[in-house]
Order: sequence, then C-alpha cells, then structure tokens
Amino acid sequence: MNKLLILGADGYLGWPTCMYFSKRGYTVIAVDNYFTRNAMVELNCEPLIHPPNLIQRARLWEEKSGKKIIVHIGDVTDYPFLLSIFKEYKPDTVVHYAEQPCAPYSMMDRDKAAFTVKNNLISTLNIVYAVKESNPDCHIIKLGTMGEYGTPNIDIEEGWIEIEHKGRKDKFLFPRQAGSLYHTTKIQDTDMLWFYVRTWGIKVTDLMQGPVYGIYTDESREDHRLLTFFPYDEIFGTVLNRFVTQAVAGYPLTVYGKGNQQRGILNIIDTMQCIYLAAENPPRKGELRILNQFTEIFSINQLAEKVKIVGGKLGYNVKIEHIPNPRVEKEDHYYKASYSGLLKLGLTPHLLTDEVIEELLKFAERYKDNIDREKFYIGINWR
Ligand code: USQ
Repeated sequence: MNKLLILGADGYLGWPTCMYFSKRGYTVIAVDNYFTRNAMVELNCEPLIHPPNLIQRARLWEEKSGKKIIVHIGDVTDYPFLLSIFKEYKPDTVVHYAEQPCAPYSMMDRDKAAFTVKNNLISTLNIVYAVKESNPDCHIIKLGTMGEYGTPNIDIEEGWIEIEHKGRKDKFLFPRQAGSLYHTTKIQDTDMLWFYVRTWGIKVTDLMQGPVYGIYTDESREDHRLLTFFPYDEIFGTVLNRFVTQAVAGYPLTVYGKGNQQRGILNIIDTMQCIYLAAENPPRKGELRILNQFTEIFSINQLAEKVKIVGGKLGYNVKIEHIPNPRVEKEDHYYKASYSGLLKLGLTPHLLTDEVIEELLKFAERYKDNIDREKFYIGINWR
C-alpha cells in the first residue's frame, strides 16, 4: 500500500489532495499547522466559505468514504516534529505544500517577508534532512511556481536549458527572475533541492504551477462540508476566483494595470491529476525532474472578458476596471512556455469553458451573503 505524506494538508490545494489520494487507495498522512487559516483571520481575509478544521474534515471524509486520513497538527519548520512523522510512517512520497503561498503576503512588510523566507526555506530544508535521515528513497514532490521563470523574452522550457558558450555546451536550470519575494523563495527552494539531488542523490519532482482556479473536485462536489477554502481577497485569492466573486458582488473586476500580463492557469481538478501523475511516476534517484503545471495561457484581460460575458448571460452587469498596478511586473510581454511533461504522463486537461465559469459564478452566488466587499482591494503595494 502506498503511503503519502501531505504537508500543508489544510490549504486550498492540500485538503482536496488528501481526499484525491485517499479515494485512490493511498494511506494519507495529513499535516498542517493552520498557518493559512490563522493568517486569514488575522488579516481579515476569511474565505467565502468556512470549512471545518482538518481533524473534522478527516472525520467527515471517513464517514463518507469509509477511508481514514491520519492527521497531525504541527509545524514543518519544527524539525523534531517533522522527523518523528517521517520515522513513524516512512512515506513513499511526500507532497510539500507547507509554504507561505502568497505573493502579496510576502510584500506587506519586513516581518511577513522574513516569515516567508524562514518558513519556506526551512520547511524545504527540513524535508530534505528528514528524507535522508529516515527514508532516502522517499520521493519529494515540491510545489514550485511558473512565477520562478518570470516573463523572459525567450521561450520558457521545462526547468532546464542547454547553453552553448564559446564552443562548449552544458545543461543548466532555466534562468529565473521572480516578481515577488514569495516567488523568489520558490527559486531558492529549487536551487536547494538541486544541490541536495546532486549531493545526496535524493529524488525530487518540482512542479512549476501557474495560478489555480476552481472549487469543486469529484470528492467534494456533493458535500459542501468537504469543499476547500475559496479565498477571494487580495492576499490569498487567485485572479479568476477573485473575478467571479467580484462579478457576483457587483464589484468592478480589478484588472491590475494594462491587463496584458499573461499567465498559464489551471483548474484545481487538474492540480490533483498532476500531483497524482507525479506520485505514480516518480523520477529516478539523483534526479530533479521539473514539470510545468498549467493547461492554458490567457492574459488577465482575456480572463476578465470571459467572466464579463458569462456573468452577463446569468444576468450580471459585470464591469471591468483597470486599476493602477500595485505590483511590479511587465504588463506587455512575450510569453511562450512549454508544458508537455505532464501531458506525456497522462494529464487530461479540464479547460476554462463557459460552463466552468458559470459553475464558479453559481458557487459564488450561492454564498453571496458571505461576500465582504472590503476584502476585494486593500492596496498592498510592491513599491
Ligand atoms: N491580478 C489582477 N487582478 C487581481 C489579482 C491579480 O490583475 O485582482 C493579476 C496579477 O497582477 C498577476 C496575475 O493576475 O499578473 C496573477 O495573479 P494571482 O494573484 O492570481 O497569482 P500570483 O500572485 O502570481 O500567485 C498565485 C498563487 C501562487 C502561485 C502563483 C503561480 O497565489 O501560490 O505560485 O499563482 S504564478 O502566477 O504562475 O507564479
């Protein structure tokens, strides 16, 4: 029986991943320190729905599916705690979601910047050490981000590039230049993992994921108590989830700057598939496998326009507003990124159709009374 340790199991992606693997016969060990839950309350950024805590979620899942998810509440930056989990369960695979995942959070002030650096780098370091000390064959699946690459004026490869220089050739990590401190910690994670892959021969998959949208997965669609968080605020909400909630609230869609920024996005259902495909097809020992994880590329203007059109069909008068960009990012740029690795492993993309947007709008509509318009824009400025 495959054993999967999920670190950051209570988060937007963590909880659906727990259920996805549990349903497919894995023994799932779920760990979280409730950082995101607590930070959402602290910063007045509560999500649209308030899911039960991780222990309650696991209990509900067991009632529904008959399958047990083992839960431990603790902090991955606490090495003795993490090592004890590795020694007790000896997982075959560990999924590392236990990071501070938000670019705006990392840009708020020095303390949050320092927390992001400390939390993200020490958690990654601790996992590497725990794997070496307890189970060197364990496959580390790490969530990276497409934002590591930034928006270079050349095609983005999947992790690696061969460079010919003065008549000689070598293969290197693709050049990376992030647009926030959060994204920079992801680059540093990748560099750290690559160092330990070379030095200790561990096996790692680093998934360069784009912004995720969506709420439903097959495991949660019928029972809303099993749904994940749906943040729509400026800090924790990703762009499309924010736009559908804004549309339902009659709040102009907040396109930052010109809106020609392009991003590779994906449905949360496809995140589940990608993690599963990575776990089922591990790299060899001593390999850092990098896969770009998105299914379609759109500009922010295109996303806003789609929400406006589908919202209009549902009777919403959706307005789009270009507000001064609080971030420092290119608003007009070349963008071509390859993403064939996960497709080759068997990913079947769920694309952003009008039906998918309609379903999201209807979800936001159902919980419309919970929307707090104050959360849409606080103005966290990169400068
Ligand atoms: N944007 C708007 N209006 C908004 C919110 C965002 O125009 O109201 C724009 C941003 O300026 C940016 C793009 O939409 O150009 C994406 O922003 P986002 O907030 O959806 O995503 P981001 O901050 O980049 O971070 C998210 C996740 C992060 C993940 C990353 C993937 O929070 O964990 O790593 O997406 S990527 O963007 O490819 O780096």
